Amino acid sequence: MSSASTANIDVLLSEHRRFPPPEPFRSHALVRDGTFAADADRDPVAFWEARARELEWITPWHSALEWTPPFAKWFLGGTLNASVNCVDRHIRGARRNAAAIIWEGEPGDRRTLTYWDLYREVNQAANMLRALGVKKGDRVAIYLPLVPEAVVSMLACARIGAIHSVVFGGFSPDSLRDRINDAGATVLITADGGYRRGQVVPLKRNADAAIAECPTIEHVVVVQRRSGSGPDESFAEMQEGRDHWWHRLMRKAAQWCEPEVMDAEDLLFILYTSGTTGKPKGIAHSTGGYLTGAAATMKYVFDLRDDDVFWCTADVGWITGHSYLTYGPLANGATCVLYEGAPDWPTQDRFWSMCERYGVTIFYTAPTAIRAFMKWGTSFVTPHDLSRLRLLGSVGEPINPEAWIWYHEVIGKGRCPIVDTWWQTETGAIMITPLPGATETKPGSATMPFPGIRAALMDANANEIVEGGGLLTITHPWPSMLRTIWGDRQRYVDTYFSKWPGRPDLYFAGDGAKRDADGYYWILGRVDDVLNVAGHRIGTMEVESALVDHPAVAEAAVVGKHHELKGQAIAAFVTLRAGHHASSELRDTLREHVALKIGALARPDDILFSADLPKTRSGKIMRRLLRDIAEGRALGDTTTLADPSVVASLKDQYESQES
Ligand code: 7RM
Repeated sequence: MSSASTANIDVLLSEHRRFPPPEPFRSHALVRDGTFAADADRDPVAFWEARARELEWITPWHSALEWTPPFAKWFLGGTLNASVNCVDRHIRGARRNAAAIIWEGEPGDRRTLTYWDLYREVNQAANMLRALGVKKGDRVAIYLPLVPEAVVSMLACARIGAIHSVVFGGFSPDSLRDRINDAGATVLITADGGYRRGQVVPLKRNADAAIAECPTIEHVVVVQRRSGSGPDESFAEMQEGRDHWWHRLMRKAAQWCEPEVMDAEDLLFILYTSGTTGKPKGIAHSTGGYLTGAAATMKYVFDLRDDDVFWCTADVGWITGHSYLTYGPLANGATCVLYEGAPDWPTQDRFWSMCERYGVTIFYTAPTAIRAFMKWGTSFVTPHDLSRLRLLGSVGEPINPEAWIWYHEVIGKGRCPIVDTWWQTETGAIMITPLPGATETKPGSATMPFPGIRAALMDANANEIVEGGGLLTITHPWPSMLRTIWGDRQRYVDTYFSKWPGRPDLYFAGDGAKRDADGYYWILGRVDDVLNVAGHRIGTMEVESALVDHPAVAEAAVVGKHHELKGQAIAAFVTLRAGHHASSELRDTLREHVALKIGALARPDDILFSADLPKTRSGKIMRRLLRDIAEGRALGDTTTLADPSVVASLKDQYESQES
């Protein structure tokens, strides 16, 4: 970011609404005041040791942290097994018969697994993998819809010390192939199909196309998702010797599987995340540190109790699905809802009917979903009884104040605190977040670092910015930090610890943020997305917030395009709420609206109305492609898009508008 910090346009910081923890939430919360955070701040390592002690270890660690920047090791000498922490621990106590997983398939089929059920399945699946020759340290690729077997597979790997690599079921054969080959996986677990908007996603067919070019794969295990066989079996043509039905192997697998003794630093999993350029990075997470971070944040950020029903709407293919569908909740003995399908299937109230059906108490989703709900309108929400909800969460992108307030009022009925949680695949667990019983929230701010986490904003020369805008950095190691990029240590160093020369101790998150006078963080998004209009640094998020503040607008994405005089001019892509229509009057109105909210400088030169915005499959807006459109360039890599047709039609529209 440029040094023109005095020229910042502080629209977000003019957000003055405050939401203290509501009663009776506060008086019943696990953390009710600042002492928990203050203690952690005095000695972060001791804080994390106390959190690690909430897990079950086979042998205790002899030293908590070894930090040779930029390489950290946590809980040295300690051994444990993640699956024992997530399952065995609970079947010895009061959670034995409690629901671990309440699953609903998109077609409406349902399954509930108690901790006891999960324990049996994980043991058998672990034996199944061992029988296929999988050993400690081997890699297992998992390419499944969101079915209970996805969670069972992850825990089965953890039990025998195999490193899992989950690949999102929406990825193409080519993406799957590249990830399998980079990891050198020997076994692939997939399904005959999964359901999305009523259609079958032919996972096994995709997998077959992928592994035709994956020399390391020896066995494929196929979960039968599609009910009934017959002609539909063409969804999974089984190759003799290589391919096996999950349910047949499970029938043969013994009930007890001795868990592998894992060193705290042994890898638990790899998860691929697309870099800005080039091939995806295999983010590698450790067993002891990762589990400590996931379990502690789950407990304290979500104020988790035994009678909660927790629903995180992410897929297991993303880090959120690893930390807050699987390891975090299960390490705490929580009850989780898992849903396979789309939020608008068969109707746009699917999430709310499920919240009602299962009495969901904690709901965790992404701003992109919240903005979709806003666009669809409140009539899909109000008929449902959401009175069990007590806490709401947001993750994945900056949440604009308008969406925050809508979430608070329409879903939370003004009763539920919102935790806006900032973190990354690389951080493994939530890093900046309110503690819902202790932190006064401000709409649009992720507030402050979780206890035991030290964050700061820096300028380009590693001078700390106490108030104002800068580059977000984590200044001290934390247990759930990535350990490396699989097979590429140098890329780990270059990508995350080389932003400030001579400071390999500073983790660079790639995000820009602002810090206000109270020390609250306002995440602005990826640094590459920040605009510079006539020397003024403007966050895309700020202009987008101003646009979405207008009642006609559901969602907006803003990019910079080259401008002779100003350096950059602003182009905005806007989708409208139900009942509003595109017109040149509305275009002028919106341009004025932004000028009024922020200043004339931020008035968009172009506004394009469109039905959809290009998004990654996890819901993040791909501004890079919008920049290509606005600048009239050929489109860059579109393979990670949820719906590639969206950009093509946007490009046509944009170009016809120009002429
Ligand atoms: C958990 C996850 C990471 C990137 C991150 C940010 C953005 C995530 C928030 C957020 C503003 C938030 N992992 N991001 N959470 N921005 N407020 N609460 O999303 O690896 O897929 O993405 O997502 O830019 O760097 S991720």
